Order: sequence, then C-alpha cells, then structure tokens
Amino acid sequence: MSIAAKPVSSSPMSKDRFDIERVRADFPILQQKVRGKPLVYLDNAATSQKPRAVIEAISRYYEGTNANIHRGVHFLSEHATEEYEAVRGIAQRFLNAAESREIIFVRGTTEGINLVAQSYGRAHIQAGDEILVTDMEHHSNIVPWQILCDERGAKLRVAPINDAGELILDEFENLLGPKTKLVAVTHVSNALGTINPIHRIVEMAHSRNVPVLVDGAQAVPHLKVDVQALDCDFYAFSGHKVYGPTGIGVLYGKAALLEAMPPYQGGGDMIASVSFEKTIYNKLPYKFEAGTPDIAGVIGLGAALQYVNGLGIENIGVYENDVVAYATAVVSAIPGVRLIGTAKEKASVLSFVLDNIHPHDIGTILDQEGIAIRTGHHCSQPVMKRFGIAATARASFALYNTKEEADALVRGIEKVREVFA
Ligand code: 7TS
Repeated sequence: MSIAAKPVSSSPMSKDRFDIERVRADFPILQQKVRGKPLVYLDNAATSQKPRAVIEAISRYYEGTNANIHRGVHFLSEHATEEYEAVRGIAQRFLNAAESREIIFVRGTTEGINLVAQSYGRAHIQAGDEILVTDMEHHSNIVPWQILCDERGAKLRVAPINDAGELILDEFENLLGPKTKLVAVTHVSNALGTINPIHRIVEMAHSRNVPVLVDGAQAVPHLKVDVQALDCDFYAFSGHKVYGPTGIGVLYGKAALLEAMPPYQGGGDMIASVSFEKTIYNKLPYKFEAGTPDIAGVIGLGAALQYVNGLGIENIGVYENDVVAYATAVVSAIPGVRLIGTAKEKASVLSFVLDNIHPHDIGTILDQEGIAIRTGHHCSQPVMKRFGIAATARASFALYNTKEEADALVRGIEKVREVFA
C-alpha cells in the first residue's frame, strides 16, 4: 500500500466494490452533528466507530444469550459458549492462523504484549539477553519490555528510523546479535503511519533463531494480515480499532511457543484440575484465558471482523489509500504545514505540525468545526524526540472517511492559520 500524493478529488469509486454512502449509513454515530457541524471523525487510530451490526450483536447477546461460558450444562451457557468459540474461528480465519487454539482473547494489544513479555519473557529472557524494538513503537510495545528487562537484567536495544519515519533495515540487522532473544516491532506506526516490512524483518530475525512479536494495532483495520505468510511468532491487535468494542483483542501465537509458555494469570477456566498438591493447567487456548472473559466483547469483535470481511479488507485498503493520498496532498499544500512521517509505505495516518502553533490549539479550533483529531505525543514519545518535536496534530482515516472530509480538514486548518495570523 503506497500512497502517492496526487491532488485528485474526482476519481470515481467503483460502486460495486465500495459504496461509501451505504458504508457511512452503517455507522449511527456518524449521522450526528457536533457543535452544530456535521461530525468529521478523524481520530480512528485512537479508536474507530462501530457499525450497527456490532452494536446489535452485543445487544442481542445480552437480550437473548447472556450466560457464563465453558461451564454450564444449561441451554444459555451452551449457546453463549458456542457463540464465543465461533468468534475464535472467525479471528483465526481473519489472521489466517493455522489453528484456532492459536487465538487467545485478551483485553487488547496492550494486554497481548504484556502477556508475551510476562509469560514468554520470564521463561526465556536471562541476564545479559537483548530485546530489540524500533524507534517508532507505541509505549505499549516499549514499557512491557522495559519492565521485563529490569526484572531479568536484560537490555532493550532500539533500531533507528530515518527522516521519513522508515525503519533503517541495515541498522536493524546489525543490532540482531547473538544476545538478541526477541524482536518486538509494530506493523504500522500510530504516530507516523509507516508500514514496516514485517516479512523481511521476520526473515532477518528467524535466520538468527530470534522470534518476532508484531504489534498489529494499527495494521489490522487497513491491511490484509496473514500470520502464516508473515511467519511472525506473535501478533497482537485490539478490537476497538477495527470497528469492534473496547476491552477485547486478540493475541495470536504459534502453538508450539504457546504450549511451552507458562500461564500469564491464574484463575478459573485456565486449569484442568486444582489441588493443593498439584494444579494442572488447561490446554490451549484456555490456559491463557483465566476468569470470566469479556463474552459480549468477543461477540462484538466477531461481528466487527465479519463486517470487515463483508466489505473486503483489500477493497477497504484501496479506498482508504485513495482518500489518504488526497488528504496528504491537500494538507501538505497548506503553507506552514510540515508532515511528520513521509514513508513510501503508509496507512491511514496524517501527522503534521503547523508553523509554531501548538498542536493542542489546532485540535481545539478544529473541534469547533466538528472535526475530531488527536493531538499530543500519541503514546510514542520516542518518535517525537526523534523528530525534535513535543507533539503533532494527527488525522487518522478509516473506511468511512471521505475526500470531502479531507477538504473540511483543510478548511479547518486554514481557520487555525487565520486565528494565529
Ligand atoms: N500499539 C499501537 C501501534 C497503537 O497505536 C496502540 C494504541 C496500542 C498499541 C495500544 O492499543 P490498546 O488498544 O491496547 O490501547 N494507539 C492509540 C493511539 O494512537 N491513540 O490512542 C491510542
């Protein structure tokens, strides 16, 4: 997915592939006005809006199915368990995982990464070992490794990025040494939009027998992800960024690795039997799903993934790329705008600074126009440091955004310039 900046707003969408009016009608929240203006929601990297199919799936579950899973002999519990486990199959096919027991339901990307850090990490990382990340990681793919490194006396190494916000692959490869025991890298940067060449990264790491965890939080809504083709060892994503509910996400792990890992949390459902002499853990995936999970969240996530499947992730990517390329061209043409993140391969994100105007002021003035963006460091402070700034204004696009909304963003930024002129 490369974004060539070309200022054309006219390219007609082929209606049979992607009918934007119908898509927008699926999202009730988009129909409202904010501060008297039509809502222009461009904060999708923080969280996406939910289609009616997701909202209704959750209501339907609570109205007709609610029961605890994996334990009841009664009708509702069996039915809830079937629905919950069906979503594991949906998620398996969504990521093209080899087996459904490789899909672990977690709270989100953050919990998925912490699970690997605490379970795989504590079992495999020793004093003197190294964990390799990149300079474009979200804090949730930095801090869990710092905690682990502190505990184990290991060292976090950081692969640098260039001025476009691309990983410098040669440097990354040079940092892969005999002490490297794990690579943790984002698929798509939330602050820059950069798409990392995960397949190549995995090849480099695997040639040295180093496993790779991929933070897929910003990739899954925009790119086709095939964990077998990528050959990554772990892949984590959040439901709420891919049109599903908050509080639910997926950790994929290769079965052989997950089998060998100790549990992350103890409790109900993750055991086969408990006695004070010896407790036997449950098999995969239940070993990693202690306690009553977010059943409604899982069912909502299933509806979200099916919604994406219905449109086709490739169609979504083509449509979004066209809108983001347009937005990139028109926003970067505004005097004083400097884009942060100009990688050749990008998805969804348009991060920028404007003259000496603080991004929070940009965000506040845009909000008066009904335009929602995020401003700040985006939980990626090392990226800000790399570019010598404290914050950016970030517009991030989803499958329901349009070129007209990009035009509204431009008008909003022009207003910011007038206010500060
Ligand atoms: N990794 C990346 C690349 C992210 O963008 C985020 C959230 C996370 C991990 C954490 O996801 P969570 O669902 O577990 O919180 N990113 C953002 C953002 O860019 N603005 O708000 C949240």
